[in-house]
Amino acid sequence: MYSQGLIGTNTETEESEEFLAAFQARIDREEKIEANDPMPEAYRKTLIRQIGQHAHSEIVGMLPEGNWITRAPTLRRKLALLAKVQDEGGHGLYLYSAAETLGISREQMTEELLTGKAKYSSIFNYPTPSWADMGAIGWLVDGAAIMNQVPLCRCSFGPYARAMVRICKEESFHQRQGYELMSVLAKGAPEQKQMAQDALNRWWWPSLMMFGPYDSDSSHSDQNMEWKIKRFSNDELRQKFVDATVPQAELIGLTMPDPDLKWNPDRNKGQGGYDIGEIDWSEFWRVVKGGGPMNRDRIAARTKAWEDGAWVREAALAHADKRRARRAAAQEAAE
Ligand code: FAQ
Repeated sequence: MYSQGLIGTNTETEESEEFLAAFQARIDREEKIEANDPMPEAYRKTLIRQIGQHAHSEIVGMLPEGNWITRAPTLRRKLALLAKVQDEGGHGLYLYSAAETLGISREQMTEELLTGKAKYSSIFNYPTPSWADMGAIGWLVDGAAIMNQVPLCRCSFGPYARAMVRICKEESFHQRQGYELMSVLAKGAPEQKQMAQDALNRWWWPSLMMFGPYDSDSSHSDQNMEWKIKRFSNDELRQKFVDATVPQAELIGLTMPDPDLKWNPDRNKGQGGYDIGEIDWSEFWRVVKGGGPMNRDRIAARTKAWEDGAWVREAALAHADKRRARRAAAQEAAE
């Protein structure tokens, strides 16, 4: 049914109505789209945007926690934090690889991140002034990430869906270690409980913003859901996260920083759920556009890491070139 083309490229005939309808039919049959399959250019671009943003988020997301590795209070806490930050680096690598299958290079994605052309999650532009922020990030940020990412394991694009399976398993450990850390602080001295409460106050609203704008303002949702890249809307996932997380806060004696939070028995088709206050979208867009408290530091840190790593990339490429040349010479000698 499909003519084979270069990865991610389509001729104009392939973009005909017939081609688009046949592609949508594959999606509707829940077939996985693989990298070499012909696909609409808009589908390819959307995936490069989303997977690229996701990869950048993982790599930039290492920075707020990396800030605490040398100051973790015990060896056990340090081990867990180190493992978590390393996992995030690994997630970035799987995701960059998944995006590369769509025909964009790692260098190009990095350049787009460092020049501000590509986005990464707003959440990583907030500072981590206290140890309790490590608990809040694991509990809330990884908790929100899991809610968003479990449905991505069923994304229509095969390489992304498969990468997400392992990522979600690791995020689940991250969430548990964060919640456990918060629960220990909440049970500790009054000063420790206050640290945990302050961290919750700092991270709650930015975590709700991670899910993206309200559905009414989400420019990509309808198309992404039709292509089964997204399975739930931003508001649906945000609501699931709120409903799962509020009882967890109550259990450890912490209070959500939202005076309008209240149980609404009519939510979720009569099963009940929480109403929340208005989200400050002006803050969200300010942070997304580069005006958050840590945007500048985050990009400076990634730029330095990229520049400092140049010799490693050059050495690896030179080694690969040498091996290729040796192999070619050996083959020539054998002929
Ligand atoms: N931050 O029309 P929609 C993690 C942008 S990984 C910045 O609703 P869409 C692991 C959006 O890109 C966290 N920008 O867009 C970890 C679009 O802009 P564009 C990252 C945002 O794509 C834990 C515009 O707003 N996760 O946490 C944000 O349908 C702990 C309109 O929005 C992923 O990337 C935001 N929060 O839905 C690591 C998951 N929200 O491109 C370390 C995959 C929206 O038109 C420590 N991504 N925007 O210029 C997704 O599921 C989707 O892309 C959404 C946005 C849900 C983020």
